[in-house]
Amino acid sequence: MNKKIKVKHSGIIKLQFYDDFPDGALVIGEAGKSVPFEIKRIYYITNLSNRKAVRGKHAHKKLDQYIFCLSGSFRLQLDDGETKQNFIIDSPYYGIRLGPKLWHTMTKFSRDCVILVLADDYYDKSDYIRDYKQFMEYVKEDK
Ligand code: T46
Repeated sequence: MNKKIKVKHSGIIKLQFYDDFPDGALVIGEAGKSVPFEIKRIYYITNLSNRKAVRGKHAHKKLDQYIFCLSGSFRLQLDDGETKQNFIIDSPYYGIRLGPKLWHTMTKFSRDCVILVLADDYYDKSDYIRDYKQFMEYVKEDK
């Protein structure tokens, strides 16, 4: 990841890793340390066999998360209501922050893509904003 993040409510962490090439790499994340919150939930997305799959397309009101690409690659589009940025995520060492009030969309998944997400809270359906117009209103209200 050598692209500067300009959108609000995002950021990047690089995890510590031990590269035992050719015998693998071990990557470490610690809650409250390299991952700057207590992790209450993890989930992962795998079996991405549809090249045209579109995931995300929502923002969260309060939830804070970091998204990792453990294998393969995908495109992450971030939109804070003012600024939009696209990233190709293809390294297992970097986590991109998906903070609150950040519209995010994931596309262009490679066949071997595996995504890991660390979240600071439990699943709550009411924390999602899935309508873009509502998102823009929510962001404006917040100013
Ligand atoms: C996000 C991006 C990066 C649950 O029941 N519990 C959970 O913890 C999660 C994450 C999802 N679900 C249910 C809700 C839906 O019925 O699983 C179904 C698929 O979830 P969704 O369509 O929201 O998946 P994505 O990939 O569009 O979004 C997910 C997360 O939901 C979301 O919080 O930020 O990954």
